[in-house]
Amino acid sequence: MERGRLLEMATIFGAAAVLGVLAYVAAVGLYEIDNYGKAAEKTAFGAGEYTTVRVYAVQYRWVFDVNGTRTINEVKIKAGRLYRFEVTSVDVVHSFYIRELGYKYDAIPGQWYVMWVKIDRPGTYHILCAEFCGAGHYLMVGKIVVEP
Ligand SMILES: [Cu+2]
Repeated sequence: MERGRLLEMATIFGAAAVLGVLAYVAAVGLYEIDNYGKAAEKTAFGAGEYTTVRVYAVQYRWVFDVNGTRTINEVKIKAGRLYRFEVTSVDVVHSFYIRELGYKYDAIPGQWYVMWVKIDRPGTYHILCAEFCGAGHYLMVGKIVVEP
């Protein structure tokens, strides 16, 4: 094979190899993003017991559902226990922000985002909406009361 042809082939296969590596890295990354909730459930928190808290963002309040009991703008949890917050929205995009913890998850219609929460220190933790969601956005203030 002449030298020019060899160089051409090396360039083609070299570029294909680079693209192959990038595709592999992207595929693994996307798989991990899609399965992060499940992986976290299995590893970070072990097989421990937890309570599920469903969070519905509504213009302009937070509705919490713990085992079928609904409360508005306030939810009580126990210190040192593990909770699985499942966050969604019933209307527009909101963002569920626990100020003292710095946790912030978007609340998007049709999507459920899983947020693991374990608070060891009793007290009141403030919830704000961190996504402008309409004229009453400022009203979306709630709290998590952590009982000893
Ligand atoms: Cu909002």
